Amino acid sequence: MLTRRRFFAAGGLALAGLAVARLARGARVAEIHMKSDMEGSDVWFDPIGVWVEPGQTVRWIVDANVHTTTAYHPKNDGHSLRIPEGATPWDSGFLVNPGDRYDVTLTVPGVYDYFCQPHEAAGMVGRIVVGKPGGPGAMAFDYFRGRPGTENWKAVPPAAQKAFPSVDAIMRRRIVRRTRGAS
Ligand SMILES: [Cu+2]
Repeated sequence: MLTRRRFFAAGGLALAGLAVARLARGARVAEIHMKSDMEGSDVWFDPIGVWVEPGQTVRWIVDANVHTTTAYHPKNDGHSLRIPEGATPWDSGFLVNPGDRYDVTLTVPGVYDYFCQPHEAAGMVGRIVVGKPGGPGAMAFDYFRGRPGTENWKAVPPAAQKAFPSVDAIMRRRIVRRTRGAS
């Protein structure tokens, strides 16, 4: 009986160890909040620039207003390609309640640019670097001009172009917050 009890006690310890390992892995999720002022006239991702390791999960969370997180990719309504070739595009659809969230796990190294559908023209965009920078997201916004098959791609609007943090800043600081306006 004593032996049996010891066996169960040891089992319990092993389970506790597993729970800790899971918590540690969960902490590696990179969180990006979707923000808005009271009037909805100022909207942004916070942080606007993030560096993650390949295989890491990024989680968007609504703080206020209605948003999407949508990869720059032709499959998303003809937007220009600004994630690595071979990476899977994502589109959260509308996230409408505070606390609503959307997770994406990024495995292909490179630069990932994304936007919020209702707020792209207002400059609500973000950039993620997975591992080493590279791919279309690291190139100029008009890199595709003149390439066959891209005639219908939508360019990134001017206000959004200005909002992106530089790849250099993301590589230096790992987490980049926007500099203008409220935070
Ligand atoms: Cu938005």
